[in-house]
Amino acid sequence: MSDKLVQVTENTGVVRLTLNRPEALNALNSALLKELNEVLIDLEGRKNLRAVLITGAGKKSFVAGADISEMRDKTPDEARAFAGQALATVKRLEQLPVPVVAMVNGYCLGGGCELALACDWAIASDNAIFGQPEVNLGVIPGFGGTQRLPRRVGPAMALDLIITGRKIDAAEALRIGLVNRVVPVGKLEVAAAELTQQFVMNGRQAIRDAKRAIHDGMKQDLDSALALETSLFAQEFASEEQREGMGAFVEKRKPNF
Ligand code: CO8
Repeated sequence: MSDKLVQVTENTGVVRLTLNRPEALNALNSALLKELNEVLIDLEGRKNLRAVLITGAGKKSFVAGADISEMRDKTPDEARAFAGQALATVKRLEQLPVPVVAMVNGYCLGGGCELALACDWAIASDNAIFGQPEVNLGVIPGFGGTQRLPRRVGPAMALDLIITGRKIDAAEALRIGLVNRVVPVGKLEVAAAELTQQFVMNGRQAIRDAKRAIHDGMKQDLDSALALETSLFAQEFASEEQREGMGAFVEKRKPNF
């Protein structure tokens, strides 16, 4: 394995990104965010991409937040620039046209939880710990948490987590809908690989459209969002994928997307 801050490996269109600062529990600093941004720009141009899996190096942590030592002496302007860099990077991840899965292997705190919130799916080991502890540091979540967390778990639970800064275990994260699945720690890798195989089999355009309809639709009023859905649905009837999917059903065979 390389000593890069973001390690990239690939298996038949499934790209795995490992955030690699285990000595700091994979805390996000500017150098790591810059590297992640560059990797994502590269992935945006990839034709054969099927899914992205993001995880943390080591056995203890997914990401324990933004790097506090680096943030500590920032001026307001520097903090704004740092948050801007992080937000732009995470938006890139969110807008990838393929499923993005957070594989949460331990601490998932602050900016780490916010990173997981920008993923489409989250699978966690049963020893994972989640939280938005920023209030304990005298700040609010600055990496999208005040907006994506209430959209994921509802405003009351988001407020609970953000104003108490309390940590929750994987079972509670599952119960409130912060993650989609929890598995025993030793089964995380296998379960995540099985899960991504399910995505890999499905139509790429349909997945891309589903992401767009949900993400863009959530920002609109209901009528506009329904119009977006109709527009994407209708356009799909000009695609190879729709012909293959429906043709395969009628011909009683598996579709080949
Ligand atoms: N930043 C920098 N270093 C960290 C961080 C962090 N967030 N978390 C852990 N580390 C370092 C520790 O300093 C320690 O380094 P060293 O060995 O040199 O002393 C090493 O990682 C191991 O950590 P611990 O010894 O503390 O390990 P423990 O098992 O005792 O504790 C914890 C693990 C509970 C996870 C503890 O490390 C901890 O509380 N970490 C901080 C968690 C936190 O507050 N996260 C939120 C950070 S703020 C944030 O994310 C704001 C996001 C918005 C910014 C927008 C731009 C990105």
